[in-house]
Amino acid sequence: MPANAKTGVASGKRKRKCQSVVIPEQQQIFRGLVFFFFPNNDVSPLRRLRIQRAQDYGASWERTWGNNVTHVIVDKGLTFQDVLKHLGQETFPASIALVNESYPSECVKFRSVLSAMQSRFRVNGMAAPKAKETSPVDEPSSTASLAVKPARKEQRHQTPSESSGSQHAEELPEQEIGKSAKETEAARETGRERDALDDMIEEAKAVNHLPLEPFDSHDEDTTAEVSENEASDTSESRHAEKKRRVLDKEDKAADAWQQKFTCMQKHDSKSNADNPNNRTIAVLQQMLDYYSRTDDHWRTIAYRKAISALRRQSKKIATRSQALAIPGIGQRLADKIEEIVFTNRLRRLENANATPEDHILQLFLGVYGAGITQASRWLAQGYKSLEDLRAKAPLSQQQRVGVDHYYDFSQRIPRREVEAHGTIVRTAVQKADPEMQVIIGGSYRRGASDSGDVDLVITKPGAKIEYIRTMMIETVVPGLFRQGFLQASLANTSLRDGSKWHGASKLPGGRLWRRIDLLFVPDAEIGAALIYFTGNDIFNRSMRLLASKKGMRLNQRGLYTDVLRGPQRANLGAGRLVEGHDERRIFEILGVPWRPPEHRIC
Ligand code: TTP
Ligand code: MG
Repeated sequence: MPANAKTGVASGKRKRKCQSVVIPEQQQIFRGLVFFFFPNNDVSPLRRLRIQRAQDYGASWERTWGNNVTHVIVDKGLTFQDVLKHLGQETFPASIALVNESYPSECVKFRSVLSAMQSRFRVNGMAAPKAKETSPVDEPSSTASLAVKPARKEQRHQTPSESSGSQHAEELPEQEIGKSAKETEAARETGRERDALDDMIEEAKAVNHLPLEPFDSHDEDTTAEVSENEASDTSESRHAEKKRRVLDKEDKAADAWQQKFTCMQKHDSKSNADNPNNRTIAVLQQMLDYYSRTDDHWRTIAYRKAISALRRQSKKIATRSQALAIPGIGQRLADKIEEIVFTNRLRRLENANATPEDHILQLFLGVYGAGITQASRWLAQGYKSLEDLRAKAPLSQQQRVGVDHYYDFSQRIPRREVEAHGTIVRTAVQKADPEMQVIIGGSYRRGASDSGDVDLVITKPGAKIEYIRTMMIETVVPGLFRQGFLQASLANTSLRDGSKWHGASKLPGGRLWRRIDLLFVPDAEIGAALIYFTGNDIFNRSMRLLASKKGMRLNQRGLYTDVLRGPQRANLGAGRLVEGHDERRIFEILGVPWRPPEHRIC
């Protein structure tokens, strides 16, 4: 076998230099791991790249076989028997993880050392692991917990009850060796079995920086709340996205969003929906959006050309040389394509925020009600500060509130104050109808010690949306204005069913205006609405992704089955409602254990 001759020898042949990149230490997920490749040389350009990237992410490349090896990474064309033959062994040591070549890039993509037990990493010819309970979705997954780690910003916010899971921590079973210390530690933290939702959370996190896929448009990302000039936006600034989300879940609106996505992704026939380069195109599209925002004409042209060239390819373009062979793609773009395919992301995107213009853009994106189009327009018109906007720019009423209260809205709200806002609204609501209920959702419900805004769900047992909306809009909201609690109404009235009200409120004697969102929910939908309004956003995306993988559809109204889907999981039919009322039941039907709100921090 060819590997024998050259094992451990880095080929000195003419080979393209594979540039090492500096990955910040905390992102070096492979630190402490020792990789042995099979074949263990860097003759093949793809393997060379794989080895280089593994090293960039902290792995050591062991040239000679020994006890210190933690992972053996096998080329796809080779089999388990080839490995045994090469090693002169009859069995493979249980303490070493044996995985196929896609393992390192998948780990990088998910930013963690994944379980080597997953079937997708199985080396050809290797027996499937025995008698493990399979997860309810497609793939059998590891039984070990890969904890859903709280986002850093929320780690300090947890209530004491959240850490209680660790009391039941147990040592991992022996067969789990081969996984990283990090994963083991994560399993100890929760003491709970890894389930299908954990897989979805990993997936949702990994694509979090990319333009949304149709399935996780979470329906509220429609044009309904977006002011007219924002409607054509395609690039997804998270901040702008947040400003734009609405609760209009009409299929028509979802379709409009889908349409937008489709336009961004393809030009012609349906065949392009399956273009193997779609992911690369989506990342390049983000760069293109960035460069068009900063008026970088040449780069804009280069990216456009590359994207349209990639759209015409029927095969996946993975390497720099494949990319270079395509007319319209130059060296730099070819490098980027290779990087995207390998890491599923582009570092340049993360650095793209560094220019002075981008700082201004970020500032403008923080204005309530301003999306990326509006913020870029202000930038292009030469405004450089909030003062400029206040003094010179023609602003809508909503934008003026956003500019005038920029500082207020950027302040976190202490948990006690969120409660106080909730209590004032609850008192007013129950004065109008004692059976109506007010539930504080959002980060508060997840246990955060401070929140960005006040999210309130308003409902009533047995009630329909019309009743709740009428009570709120005609009686409660005007009353709260009169008593000096509500300060401004910010919602665009184009919400199709008017189920959400956005505004600003202030405590008696308080100084700061706070952002407050009221969500009007009929009894039949309260379970799905609570899932949606509790979040976090990545958790929601994971739940929707899980539903989608099971042929269902989850939105803030309910869980639907018999959903007809087209390419890219586009919804072709609304399906049949299976559950909307019971939050726990939705988890049950999706086949995953209940997660209390505090465990939904991803
Ligand atoms: P937010 O109030 O924006 O988020 P939050 O309450 O989780 O965090 P913060 O402390 O910053 O206010 O939205 C409320 C819920 O709406 C959120 O928990 C989940 C859902 N949501 C999504 O599903 N997708 C999104 O993109 C956003 C912004 C929110
Ligand atoms: Mg909130």
